[in-house]
Amino acid sequence: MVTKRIANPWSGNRLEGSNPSASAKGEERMEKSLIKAKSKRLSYILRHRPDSVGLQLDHQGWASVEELLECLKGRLTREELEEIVRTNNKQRFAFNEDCSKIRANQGHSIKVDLAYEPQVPPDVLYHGTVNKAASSIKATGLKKMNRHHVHLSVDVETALDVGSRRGKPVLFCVDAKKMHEDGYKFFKSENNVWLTDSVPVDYLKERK
Ligand code: HQG
Repeated sequence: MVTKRIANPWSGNRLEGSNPSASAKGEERMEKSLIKAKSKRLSYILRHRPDSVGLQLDHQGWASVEELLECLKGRLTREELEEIVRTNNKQRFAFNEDCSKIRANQGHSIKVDLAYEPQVPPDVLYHGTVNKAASSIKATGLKKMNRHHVHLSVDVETALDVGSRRGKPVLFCVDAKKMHEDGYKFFKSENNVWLTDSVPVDYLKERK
């Protein structure tokens, strides 16, 4: 009998009694989905709700790794944390130089100062969204909503991926060159997401 494993991201323990003949591939898949679930939970904590586990971030969004692991009471190991940072598909997290601190590279809703310096953006950036947001965006431009910034992608594919999270994607092109010339500030997160305060309609074009 194969013991059903429950993907509790914080259980951390390998379940006893699993089928010893289960394929290595199956094991690997299971590990990966557990790491992914833990990574999502980590995003939630570091971007939105550090208080949910009693953690404090500094003003630049950094958490002490030791404190984080303590707050999670053994449900996340240092090795798992290192794996999450190393393998995360969007490089959502970063350690500081001596790996004593960790933070999310972008996407916060809590107040943090990521201290990214303004940079010259590529001429065109992209924003993927969903149908139901499109008419409002066309009327009022892109707004940061709950996050610190509007998030923009360097390529169409990534923007479509972002838009696809909630249904059929709609793609907007942003005239970043013109915005920059007109004095709008752009920042680039460590994981290559371009950030800006807002994108007025004049700089937006829907790409059909
Ligand atoms: C929309 C994920 C109506 C906007 C992704 C988006 C990204 C408007 C939603 C990152 C609007 C906000 C951020 C307006 C903007 N009227 N809707 N005027 N202006 N919106 O999740 O950019 O996986 O806060 O189009 O991959 O979708 O979390 O922003 O649909 O990089 O690392 O309001 O989150 O990364 O949604 O996604 P979000 P987003 P992670």
